[in-house]
Amino acid sequence: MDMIIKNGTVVSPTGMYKADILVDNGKIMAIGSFENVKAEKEVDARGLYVLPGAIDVHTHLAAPFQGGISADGYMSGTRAAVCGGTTTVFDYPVQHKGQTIHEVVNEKKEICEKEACSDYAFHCAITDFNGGEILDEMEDAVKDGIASFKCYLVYKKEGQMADDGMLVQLMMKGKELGAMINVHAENPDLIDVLTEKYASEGKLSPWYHYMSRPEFVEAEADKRVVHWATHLDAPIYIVHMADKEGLLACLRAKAEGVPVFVETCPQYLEFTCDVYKREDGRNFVCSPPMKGEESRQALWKAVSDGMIDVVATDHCPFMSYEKDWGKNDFRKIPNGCAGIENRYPYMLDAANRGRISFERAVELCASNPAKIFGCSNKGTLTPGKDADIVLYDPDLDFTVHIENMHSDYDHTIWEGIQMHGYPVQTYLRGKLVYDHGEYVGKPGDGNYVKRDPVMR
Ligand code: DUC
Ligand code: ZN
Ligand code: ZN
Repeated sequence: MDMIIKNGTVVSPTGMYKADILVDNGKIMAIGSFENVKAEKEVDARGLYVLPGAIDVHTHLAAPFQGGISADGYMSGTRAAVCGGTTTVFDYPVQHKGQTIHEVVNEKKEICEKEACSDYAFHCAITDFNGGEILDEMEDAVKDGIASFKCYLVYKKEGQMADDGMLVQLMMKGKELGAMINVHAENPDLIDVLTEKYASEGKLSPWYHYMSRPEFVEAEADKRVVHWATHLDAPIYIVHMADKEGLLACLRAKAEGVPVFVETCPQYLEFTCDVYKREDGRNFVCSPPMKGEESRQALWKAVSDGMIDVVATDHCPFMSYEKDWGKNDFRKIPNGCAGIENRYPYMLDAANRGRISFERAVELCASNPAKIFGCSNKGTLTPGKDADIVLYDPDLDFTVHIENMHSDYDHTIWEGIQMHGYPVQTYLRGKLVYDHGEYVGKPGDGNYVKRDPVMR
């Protein structure tokens, strides 16, 4: 036996209990009471919580975007992930016109083989319907474990937008194959009209990033997507939900049995659009933008009621000099913020303070993402699954500073945020990769996660 983790409190999505965990060959062998079992390594987890490694199903690593390139590559992004208890990272490579899905993904896979510090998977963002050939390619991609695809309903000028015709065809094919279609839901034409209007009035501060993409811009697209899911009876996963009106439309549809899945991110739970009035407002520019307090409260309610399915990050940080391009013109600010190292600790902090349960934090950050995206070896501490394990000290206080993060960016929207309770160790398939503030793994430790199709 390689390792025994003794005397900890194991957290599952359905309960918490004192138990020991046996690990061998990177897998969880058994959970129970093992007084007399000897293992090569013994870890005393007395006073600690033993959690499944989290899964971040929404990141943009080394992503060229809006003139910049996201500041975390595959090495630093996945290194930061494990230092925050996230052991599997999903990236969103974007198809360039004419590229096949395999070309898009294989290019990234090659980099990850050498660089990844966590396990990794891909959702391919489809931008070129290629006369319908993409539908055939989806079949092969699913066989290779790429069981989800993304449609941007925005970023028209960037050449990344999927129109409604493409979206519905991908949804129908996704349903047939057991593949999920993820959407970034905002209305591009409304954004253009509002952006033009404010620019023509000389209103170009970061506040107008929010004003040109307010609640109803997101809600329109959310409702459109829910409409397609309802009438096609085809699953849809809405990424980074940030507005109350769209959220309520999703929840109504869910209650009627429509296969709509909802993700939100910590930035929408913590901040409101007021951040765009701050001196450093440009650093908070992401799309969709943070909304008003009513939306923030509605998101928290749905998080605690069990109605939101996943909390992910949309991790896409840019360096200060890139954010500064738009100091006086919000249209020039590359969209995106950091979060890959902060999400699990943030949701666990919410649990530690009693806002949600620990079980719910684990469900949102680990077990639901695994279930929805077909990672059968991940997401819970269960015999037979990968030994992706986080030890969490509920009494350790931690304040986020750029200096104690493990990314390559030079500022963070989470600066100064205080957490009560923090991860102290992360094991990736049984190997210690994070230990009390230090990254102790090596790039290349990460494996590709081949996913199963999920029929819904
Ligand atoms: N939104 C962001 O803020 N950044 C990356 C892509 C996205 O949709
Ligand atoms: Zn997006
Ligand atoms: Zn994104």
